[in-house]
Amino acid sequence: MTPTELAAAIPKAELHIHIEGSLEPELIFALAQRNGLSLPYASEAALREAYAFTNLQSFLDIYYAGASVLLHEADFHDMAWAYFLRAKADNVVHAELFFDPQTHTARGVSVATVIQGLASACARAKAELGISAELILCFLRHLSEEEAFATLEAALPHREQFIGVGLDSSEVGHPPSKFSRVFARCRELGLRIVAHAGEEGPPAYIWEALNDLKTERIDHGVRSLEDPALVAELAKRRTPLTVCPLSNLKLCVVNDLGDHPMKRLLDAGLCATVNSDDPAYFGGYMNANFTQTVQALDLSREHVITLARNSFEASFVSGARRAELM
Ligand code: ES4
Ligand code: ZN
Repeated sequence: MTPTELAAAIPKAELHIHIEGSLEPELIFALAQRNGLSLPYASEAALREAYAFTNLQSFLDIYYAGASVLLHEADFHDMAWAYFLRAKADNVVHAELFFDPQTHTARGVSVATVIQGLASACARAKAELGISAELILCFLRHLSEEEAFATLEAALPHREQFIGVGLDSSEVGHPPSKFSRVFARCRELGLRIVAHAGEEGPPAYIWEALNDLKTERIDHGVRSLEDPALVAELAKRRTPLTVCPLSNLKLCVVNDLGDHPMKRLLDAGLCATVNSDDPAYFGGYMNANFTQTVQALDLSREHVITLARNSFEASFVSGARRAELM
């Protein structure tokens, strides 16, 4: 088996997937029709043509527009179920899904609708596909601390349906420290902590995520290599990085997959993992990310095995299921 074939076949966990970023144009149009909404694009092909991004913000504008077709519990269920079927085909056996309640509550959709629709799809994934799945609530960092606190309050009646919290959306200008008090409250509640940092933002934001938010994983973190002391700290703590190669390519964080830092991160001894981020927008699900990275960087079988093992080590799975996966 070549490294590429192994990368496709090996069982793996996905830890960095925004479930709203798995909405394919076909489902966006189907949900718009089902919900009696009109879209500012004439066809699925016209929508796809708009997927030419220059940076994170140019993507987020289209991503939030796409998510506007989600209104009812069944819409959230159907979106997540479509993702799980696709993940199964890529030999994903465990997934931790980010969701953005504020994207939906701003349109009058309740947090209950969002969480119940997603949670029922997670239960179905376990029952019908053997995929274990958990939810991680993300705060939108371009919004205020006060709005993050209000979102947490609204979600607390559903505390048992999500395992942790994260921080996403426009990074530069919105450092992790803006949310120190919200995350302190989340830690008191026993929630697991992750945060996007070092995607477009500087290494200082990764330090803040570690020290102010006390994050257990860094989402992206590719800019950590600019700061040797940070690399040493991440290695010492064994803080995982959930890296998303095709995302980095499509958002111009790297100009070519051959320049991607994944191999340097692994060779520095960091617990790096491969993930799809927003697969409907960035040109591929887990195996596309894995196989294209293996080929572009000429990764070895050992690298592939390390990446799969890292995905389970970095997961928030515990108990018997963890023993089963590791
Ligand atoms: C995201 Cl790629 C990325 N970065 C930050 N926030 C996000 N939300 C959805 N995708
Ligand atoms: Zn992300």
